[in-house]
Amino acid sequence: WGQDGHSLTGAIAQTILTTESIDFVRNHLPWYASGNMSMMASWPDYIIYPDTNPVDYLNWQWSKELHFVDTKDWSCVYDREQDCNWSGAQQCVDGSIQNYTGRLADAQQDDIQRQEALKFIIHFIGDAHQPLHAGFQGDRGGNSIRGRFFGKETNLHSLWDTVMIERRISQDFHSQPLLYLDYLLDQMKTRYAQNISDWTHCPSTDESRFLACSTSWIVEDAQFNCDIVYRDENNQPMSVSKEFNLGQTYYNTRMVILEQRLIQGGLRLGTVINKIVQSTN
Ligand code: DCM
Ligand code: DCM
Ligand code: DCM
Ligand code: ZN
Ligand code: ZN
Repeated sequence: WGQDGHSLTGAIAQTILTTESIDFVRNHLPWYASGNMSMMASWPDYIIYPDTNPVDYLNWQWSKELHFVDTKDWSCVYDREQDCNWSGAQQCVDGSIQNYTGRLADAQQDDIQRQEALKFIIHFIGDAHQPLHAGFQGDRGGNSIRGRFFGKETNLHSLWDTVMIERRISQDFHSQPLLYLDYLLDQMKTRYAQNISDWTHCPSTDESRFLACSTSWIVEDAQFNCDIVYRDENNQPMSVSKEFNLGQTYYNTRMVILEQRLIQGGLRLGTVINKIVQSTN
């Protein structure tokens, strides 16, 4: 996600933190964040680009591939052994969530390590809910699929990271992200009230011993790609070899899913932090 998506995910998560978790988050974020997860949620993007971190961005390039995973066949199935090199370095969004949740829960880690772990977890659990962060190998998660959205040039990845969310906030919420946050929280408590318990429990039992069920979330993520993300308004598959031309139909039908993913990401981030704090007490 872009800035808005990550900030919304952090803000949704913040609303379900326990009192202990609120203290824990305040103690494990830099002091200037005042315990606000939303405020630090884009830090892992901020550090890797020269326009936002000109002095130091080269030192953080190793973390770039931790934001996503590429699925290696074209059936929208995420296979963690194959796609995240499970027996090797696990340099993908799934492996990084497992790594950093473990480090944050480990009281032996020093404060700097745990602070870094928390900043990464806040961001990567967000990215694990952007379907194109589990996109096809070969099109760079949709970055190489170019076209137009309401006539304006973009690519499929940016469309999902930022363009659709920014349109929604400017058209329907007076360009005020906080009003959009209120709307998403309301959706969470009404439309999705019956789903919250499902979404915050580990969908697969062999994962329930983990602090975060990231493999299951990314399996879900990948499934959206064949059905809705990579299909145009005539239900034709999109690819690098042809330009797309999308507008109201794609926007109306996809936005519901995008919002569901933001809510799921926020709920799961909050749940993971609560679980970690419980495990350390
Ligand atoms: N981004 C940036 N500078 C760049 C390229 C991208 O600040 N040169 C930002 C735009 C999005 C975010 O990074 O907000 C997307 O990163 P990701 O999809 O890894 O979360
Ligand atoms: N920072 C920011 N916006 C973000 C993330 C970080 O302005 N979304 C800034 C705050 C710090 C600087 O990055 O001044 C460096 O952060 P750190 O010292 O934690 O690397
Ligand atoms: N990205 C992705 N899958 C890839 C490559 C990149 O999801 N195979 C994401 C990471 C960033 C965005 O796309 O959010 C832009 O990446 P970059 O800055 O590397 O162009
Ligand atoms: Zn992205
Ligand atoms: Zn990211």
